[in-house]
Amino acid sequence: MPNTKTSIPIPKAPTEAVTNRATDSNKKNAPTFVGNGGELHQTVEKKHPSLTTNQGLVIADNQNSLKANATGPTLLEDFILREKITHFDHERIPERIVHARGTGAHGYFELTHSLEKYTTAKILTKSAVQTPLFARFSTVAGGSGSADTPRDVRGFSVKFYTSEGNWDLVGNNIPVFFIQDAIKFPDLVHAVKMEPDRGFPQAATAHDTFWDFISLTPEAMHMVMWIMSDRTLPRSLSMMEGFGVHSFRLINQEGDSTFVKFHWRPKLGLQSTIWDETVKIAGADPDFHRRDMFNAINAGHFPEWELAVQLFTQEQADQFPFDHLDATKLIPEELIPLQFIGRMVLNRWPDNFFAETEQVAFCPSHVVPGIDFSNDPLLQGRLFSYLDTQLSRLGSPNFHQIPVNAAKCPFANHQRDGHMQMSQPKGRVSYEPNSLSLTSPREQPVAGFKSMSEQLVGDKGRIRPESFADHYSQARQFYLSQNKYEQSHIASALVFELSKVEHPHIREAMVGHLRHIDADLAARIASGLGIKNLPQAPKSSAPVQDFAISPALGLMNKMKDTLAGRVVGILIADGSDAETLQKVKQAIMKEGAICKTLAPKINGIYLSDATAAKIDGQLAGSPLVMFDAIVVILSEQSSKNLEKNMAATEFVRDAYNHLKAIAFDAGSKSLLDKAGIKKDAGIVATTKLKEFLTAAKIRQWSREELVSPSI
Ligand code: HDD
Repeated sequence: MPNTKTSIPIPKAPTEAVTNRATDSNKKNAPTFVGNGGELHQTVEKKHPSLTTNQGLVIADNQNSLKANATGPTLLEDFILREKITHFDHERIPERIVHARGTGAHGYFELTHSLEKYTTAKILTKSAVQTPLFARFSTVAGGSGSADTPRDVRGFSVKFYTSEGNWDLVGNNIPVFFIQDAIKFPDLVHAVKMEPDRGFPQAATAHDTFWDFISLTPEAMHMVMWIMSDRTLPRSLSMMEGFGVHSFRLINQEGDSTFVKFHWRPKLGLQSTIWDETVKIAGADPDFHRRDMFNAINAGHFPEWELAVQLFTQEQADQFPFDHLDATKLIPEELIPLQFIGRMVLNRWPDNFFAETEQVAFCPSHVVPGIDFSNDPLLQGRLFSYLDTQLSRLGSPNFHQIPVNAAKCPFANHQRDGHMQMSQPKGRVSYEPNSLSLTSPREQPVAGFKSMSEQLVGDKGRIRPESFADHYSQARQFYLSQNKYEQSHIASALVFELSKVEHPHIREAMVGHLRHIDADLAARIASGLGIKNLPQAPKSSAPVQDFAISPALGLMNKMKDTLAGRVVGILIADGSDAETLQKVKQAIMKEGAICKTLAPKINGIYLSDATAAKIDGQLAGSPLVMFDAIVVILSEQSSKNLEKNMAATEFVRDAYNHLKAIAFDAGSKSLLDKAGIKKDAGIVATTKLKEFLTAAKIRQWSREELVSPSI
């Protein structure tokens, strides 16, 4: 259909200043009380356009409904009231069945290395071209109003508006998935979502139905290792990786196919929170990730990722000790190295959250010529599901006309009508082939999209290939590739989650599975759950193999030595040393971090030189979890006063417990003592700023054993 734009009448600016509408519109019967509207708008200047109904009628009074008399009932005749309320009543659309909570931004993709040898897709072959895109990051299980930081997989979706049509890469921040076949997806989602009889827990895997399903689904074990790791606790959306998960195909000019897996690598490196911190963030700032991205983009610190590919042939795939078409498996980077081909930059926050982030519709089936699908049965099911869900979520087969979804290249076909049709095609021809129109859209046998030609033989049936039978080897490889802190976090997470499970047989079944992954881990979890005799391991459908350790699977190996994107909180109060504060701020900002000053009061704090301090947050409203490292600069008197203030002692104590760096000046010593802070490499005097900045880039992992001994 032609991409014609409809012109919506834009109301003209008023010629006179808006005045008290209640009095103006109905002078004779003016009620004695007209609400606040009229008076508040008295000073409004001429630049505002008129407020109108959806039909363009200028509204005289937006504060008072039409009544029979000053104290009488409202009249049905009030079409302005009815239009406004009716629209309001229908403002919400069904939220996404999964990935309801999300944050999106506009940006661009720039190719640095052409894949011309492998594909005809222009976006992957034309270097230095900026392709506009919209990216959305999400949690999976929670509703749209849930907190940003549960332990959960993060969605990582990118819609590229390419010159050959939209390409949607709809991935996650974890390279594997729970299940091998799309037919199980509704069961998985029902199991993880709020339990249907009670409507809780919101956004949590720590409950019976999730672990019941998982304990009966051995193929999920690899994913379970990932979700119990700190990968599901990202510090920032711009500090996590993204994966296309499935193998896709690239098709070149000759029609040859190469398998491809897509990876996003964050410029800021990986960074996660620790569990106690995560739980507290959910209370302190449920919008933690959304706010972080909003602030970063508005401050010009544009989130950025590199796009990398793993390319391999069918012959190579035949040699893998696993089946790459099974979405519960990954291809270790040591086996097929990553090739970096471009970068994505997010540089524009949406104008309107609903219109863009809520209405954006991603579909893995949106590809461009030169990119094709593999036979991964999970991907195959997804090719159907996403288009279908948009019909009920956005309510119309014309969802592709919504600006955030519309292709930015010309698009035209003979599809017509339907709910919310926005285009007005001309002419009498709405079919193809036709002989009546010289300008109607036609198919393009050469340039158009072609599926790879593939010979398919075999018996039809509901069959799972033998090559999908190994459920534990990569789970084991993942666990053994983690360092001791990472392993310890996985163990703690499993004990935490399974302790929330009421049914002992589910806990035991899980420990049974863990025995296939690592005997030590199974013993650790059994002990953490108070299970005396190790439960039987279930029968494995394939022998568990010992794959080589893969350092690329570790999270800490991918952290970067930088403070960029991090926030340092500086606690001050009356009498804090002005010179130290100045020096500290400068040093932190030089590292690319954001500095926030906190004080017991938001206003009226005076420094040692009697100047008024600029305070970014009141201490009680800015708990420690909102900062990556802290500096405490206090006069002796203020430090003494704050010893009695729980917000202050918790601020410092949590910094210590969450393994963060603390810089302090001489005056603040009594507060640190009161909070029970013990000296280590992360506790540094403000006179040694260099040391502090080094410590602030990492967590003090060696402190962990002191504050939270491993299970
Ligand atoms: Fe899905 C949304 C990622 C398997 C069915 N999925 C959705 C989103 C992401 C993913 C990131 C949010 C998109 C957005 O921001 O709007 N899904 C994945 C990944 C999977 C996966 C990486 C496995 C590798 N999904 C999957 C299966 C099915 C679905 C097997 C069904 C057969 N997913 C959906 C859906 C959603 C969705 C119900 C809900 C909202 C939407 O599509 O637009 O259709």
